Amino acid sequence: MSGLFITFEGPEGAGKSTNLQFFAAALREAGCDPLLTREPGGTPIAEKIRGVLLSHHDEVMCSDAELLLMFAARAQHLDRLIRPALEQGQVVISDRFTDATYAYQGGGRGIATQRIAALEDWVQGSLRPDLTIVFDVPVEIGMRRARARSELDRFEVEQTAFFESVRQTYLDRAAADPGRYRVIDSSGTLDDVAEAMRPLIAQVLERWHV
Ligand code: T5A
Repeated sequence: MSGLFITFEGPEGAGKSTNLQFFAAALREAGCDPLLTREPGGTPIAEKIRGVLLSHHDEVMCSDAELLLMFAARAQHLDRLIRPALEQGQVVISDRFTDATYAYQGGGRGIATQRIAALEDWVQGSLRPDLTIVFDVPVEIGMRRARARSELDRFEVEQTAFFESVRQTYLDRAAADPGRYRVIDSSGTLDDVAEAMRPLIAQVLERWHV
């Protein structure tokens, strides 16, 4: 595949969506028009699955159902949107991808890493992001931002221990593969975060021009 696949990750309220818009605008200014997408979601069917995953239900969703729905949405997203765009040489930026599954269903819900890895191999084959930016923020600050922004979805009502584990899983994964991951401290102002992203924007443009 000739495109570039970039994912934005991090715990709740880390500022991924906000900073993704800034990142994409900087790429556009340089003449690169990235495809922006998100998970769960990104296509009409995957967005319907997102609705099931994020909304509150009278029935408790079991962890395996949650995991499988994440990968069902991902399979559709990859098949209909991500792979075709990468094959055409596009830069694709996804607001969350499989690292979120390791963090939330693995770290948060306690599903074994090997199970997630098996589904990752099945659904993605050898496809992995070229660059993953982890926006890191202490749980308390992130949750304060999320609460101030909108009503809490099915994940956002979890307890602090769940989110601590999500955050730690992201940091552990980033530390284990510094070639793919970059961690940005997003507890400061939006200007601070934008500044921290500049070298990454330059790197992406450099790779895109090759
Ligand atoms: N999920 C997802 C899984 O469990 N497994 C998976 O495999 C996948 C793919 C998705 C949920 O699904 C779960 C994880 C999620 O819980 P979502 O609505 O897409 O749900 O939720 P998030 O991705 O978490 O989106 P959030 O909006 O909560 O977080 P963001 O995108 O990190 O934060 P953002 O940019 O919306 O910012 C939140 C607020 O904070 C402010 C913003 O203006 C905004 O109001 N803000 C800042 N304020 C001050 N200083 C800064 N530096 C700020 N940065 C942002």
